[in-house]
Amino acid sequence: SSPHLQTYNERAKKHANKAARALLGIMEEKQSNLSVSVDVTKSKDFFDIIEAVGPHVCLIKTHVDILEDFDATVIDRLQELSEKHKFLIFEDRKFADIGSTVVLQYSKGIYKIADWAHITNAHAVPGPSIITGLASVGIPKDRGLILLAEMSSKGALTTGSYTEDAVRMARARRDFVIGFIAQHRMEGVGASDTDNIAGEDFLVLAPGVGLDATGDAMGQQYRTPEQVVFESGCDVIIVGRGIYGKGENVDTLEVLKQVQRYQAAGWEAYKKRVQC
Ligand code: S5P
Repeated sequence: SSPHLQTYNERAKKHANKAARALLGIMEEKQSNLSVSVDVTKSKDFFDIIEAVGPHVCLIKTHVDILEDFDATVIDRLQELSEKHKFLIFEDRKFADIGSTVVLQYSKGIYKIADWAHITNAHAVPGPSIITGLASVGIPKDRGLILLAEMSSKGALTTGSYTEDAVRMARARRDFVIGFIAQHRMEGVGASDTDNIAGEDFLVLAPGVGLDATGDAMGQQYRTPEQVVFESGCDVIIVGRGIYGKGENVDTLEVLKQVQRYQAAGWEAYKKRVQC
């Protein structure tokens, strides 16, 4: 049967990429298909949120370049928490340059993303060479790459043939590209009769998830976990402000309440989908 009807555990056993196997295994073990996006600018708030949500998530999504007090100790502590609470780390870097430049952006500079992020992502706009570049750094470290196939924001250009081309690019590098940022399941999208899509298992990570709001003032659009996971067949829900609000002077009890609410909603939608 198609991957979105299989359990995360079944998929964990078969996936070709180590980071994907680890993520699927954690999802099953923690009964969580929730990723929290920790988009705050102070490391105290960043770690207060991660300490509170850690036990309830499969994946922590970061934008490390927005931390005003970033230094190398941030990465050490993030890695400690990743081991303590068993979640993977996804740096939402959205690479978008030529191969030789993304090699440097992924491995060098002050962030050295490839050293600590199990998963990162890239736009498809430069063509396959962006994957070639990132894979040359990421494959030896057992990393996984997510391509942005559909964005959640109003008026996004990631539609139609762009989305199909992004999926074709991924299909050609299934050892490294483990899935998509998208709003729908993507297996078989853009495939011709001669393409070998047997065994294709792309994880779909969906941002733009909220239980209380339908959008923000800057074009973000929210759907519910039920719509995203059950109706559209996505695998991981990505939630930011729905869980921590403004993200300043974090109220950890409120964050805990919200993370449990989203974890339960995401898992219920998954169980309904796979009928178990
Ligand atoms: O299409 C996208 C892709 C991404 S990765 N739409 C998104 O919103 N994101 C990211 O998800 C965005 O960069 C932000 O970090 C998060 C959504 O945050 P929220 O507070 O709106 O849930």
